[in-house]
Amino acid sequence: MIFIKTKLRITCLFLFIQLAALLLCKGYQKKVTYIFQIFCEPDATSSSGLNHTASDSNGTYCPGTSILTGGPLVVNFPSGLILADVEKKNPLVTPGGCYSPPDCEARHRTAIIIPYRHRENHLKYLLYHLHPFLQRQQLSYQIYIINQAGNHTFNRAKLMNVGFREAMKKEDWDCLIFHDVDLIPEDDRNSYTCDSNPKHAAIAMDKFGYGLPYSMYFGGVIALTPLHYLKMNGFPNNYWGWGGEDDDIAFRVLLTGMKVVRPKLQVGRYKMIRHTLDQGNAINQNRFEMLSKARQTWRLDGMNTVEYELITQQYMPLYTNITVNIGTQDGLHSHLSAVKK
Ligand code: BGN
Repeated sequence: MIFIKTKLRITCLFLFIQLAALLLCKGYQKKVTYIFQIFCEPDATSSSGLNHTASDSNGTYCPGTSILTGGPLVVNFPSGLILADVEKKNPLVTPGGCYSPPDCEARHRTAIIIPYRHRENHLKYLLYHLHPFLQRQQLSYQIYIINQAGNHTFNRAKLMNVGFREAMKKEDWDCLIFHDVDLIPEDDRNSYTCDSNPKHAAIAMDKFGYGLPYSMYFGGVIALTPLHYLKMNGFPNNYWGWGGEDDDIAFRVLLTGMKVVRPKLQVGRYKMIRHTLDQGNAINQNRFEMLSKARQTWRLDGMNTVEYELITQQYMPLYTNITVNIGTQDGLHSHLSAVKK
């Protein structure tokens, strides 16, 4: 008798565990955690395993590979284009430059972070191409412009640290794409999602003859998960002006035991909108010396030390506009007159 009761209890417990696992796996939890995905779908289609589970019971998740994407794209720059035209072409984009697929639940939540100053024309063409590109990939996304206030020397990497912090404050993004404003993707298969290692997406730019300028190049467009980003203490805050900050970031990836992954050469293609070197972005003459110290500096300078003042945050129709004072080499308040908008 005792034996039968014990057996019954064990069977009940077993059934209970199975039922609990089933309920959880069926997507009753809105936010599926990474660990949970591994438990439910060990063979999820993404190579990184970072995407959401294959499908819930109602089949609401978007397909693993979107049927809306094609291959190579024709990138043109229509003359006379205005932002209102871009808005009209993207009726499902909501204020702040946000979008989620209307007919299925996105598997990936991607934030696009664009360091920016005085590039209205570039931004217009980027938005014109990027919104439809991201929508064809059926991503849930938001576009953040991180606008450096004032006229002091530009600091691309520090703006990306600001973008990371501001984007992650409000949303639990799976993937952050750090994107130059003047680069337009030329192939739909260039997926704006993250991999299990930091990804370098812009590997074949027209300005470099559709190849890498050097094997360690990590500039233009890169994709990192929040975990990748924090593991390397974000990006350096002290590269003022042009050059070297992307090489420092590449060093950080390697120094923290990660590696750089890349798409195929015919997929990672970009057209660069031509321009002269910006005013306020002089070549950083200290970059060689700074790079030689990357091994020592990555722990001391990065997300753990980034300081800035948020000036405004505007939910524009096609992007979130975050204007910040990031100061100068001498600190945040050494140039008060220079940060007036
Ligand atoms: C490199 C720059 C990068 C830049 C690429 C492409 C440096 C540091 C010394 C090696 N790096 O030479 O920042 O993105 O060219 O233009 O100057």
